[in-house]
Amino acid sequence: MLYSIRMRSAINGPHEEGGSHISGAERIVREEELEELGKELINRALHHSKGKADFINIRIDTLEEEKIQVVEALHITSSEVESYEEGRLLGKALLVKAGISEIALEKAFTLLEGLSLNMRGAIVLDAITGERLDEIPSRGVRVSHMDVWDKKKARDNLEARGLGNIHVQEALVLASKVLSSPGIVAELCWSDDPDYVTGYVSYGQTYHRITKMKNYGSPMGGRVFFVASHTDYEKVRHYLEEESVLVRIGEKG
Ligand code: WAQ
Ligand code: MG
Repeated sequence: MLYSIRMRSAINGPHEEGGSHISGAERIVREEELEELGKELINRALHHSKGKADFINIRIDTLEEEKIQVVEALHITSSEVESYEEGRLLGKALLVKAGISEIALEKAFTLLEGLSLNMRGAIVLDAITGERLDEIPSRGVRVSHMDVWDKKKARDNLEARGLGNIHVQEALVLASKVLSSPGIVAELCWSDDPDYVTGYVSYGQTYHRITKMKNYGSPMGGRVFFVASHTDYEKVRHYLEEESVLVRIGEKG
């Protein structure tokens, strides 16, 4: 039996009562791994650079193994930039290549740069009209039910490339699931962790890391998913939030 274990934590109360998001994480594991994972996730909620959570929610569900989908990880590239302004310009240029319209791009950056509370999920925008599709602005869509296919292979592969920190693996899993969704054409992300300034843009088969997407010390981050026009948003939401996906990292070449 496989289980989905998910943690979300906030400060100043639960998310749904206006608390500010501190951290979230999740795994897909076997029964004998649950206890250890529970410990690890509680530890992450209590010891985070954004502060000590006063609300922690841990949820465990069983999964129907035959419904789990397996997808290949995106290819990773990295670009070094001198400043976050340069990083955001590069991000925009990549998103233009991905077919995102000027108006959708403006909206994406205006929304992310204007956040006063971190969201727990991502903003979803129509890639052409810029129309916002996610339904609860303070929450967005939260990608869930995902993990790596083979934990050891994934870790060894990323470590060998100097990408052994947990942010990379978690973001690569999320980004690979996101781009495997029907309708999604690109993603823009930077972390809300004050000490983590690398972000990424993903589209096609590639996860483009950009070494500075915000100022060191900033506690604000976020994600935007761009969908093709006329995409059925409910299908996208269902895939991202409810369907289980395992991502193969380091399995080929
Ligand atoms: N689903 C949707 N949105 C999410 C999720 C999720 N499961 N988790 C986080 N977010 C949103 C939310 O608005 C967060 O505030 C924001 O993304 C940033 O989340 O070096 O660490 O977990 O290659 O802080 C990317 C670069 C790191 C990694 C991203 O994001 C690398 C990161 P964080
Ligand atoms: Mg974070």
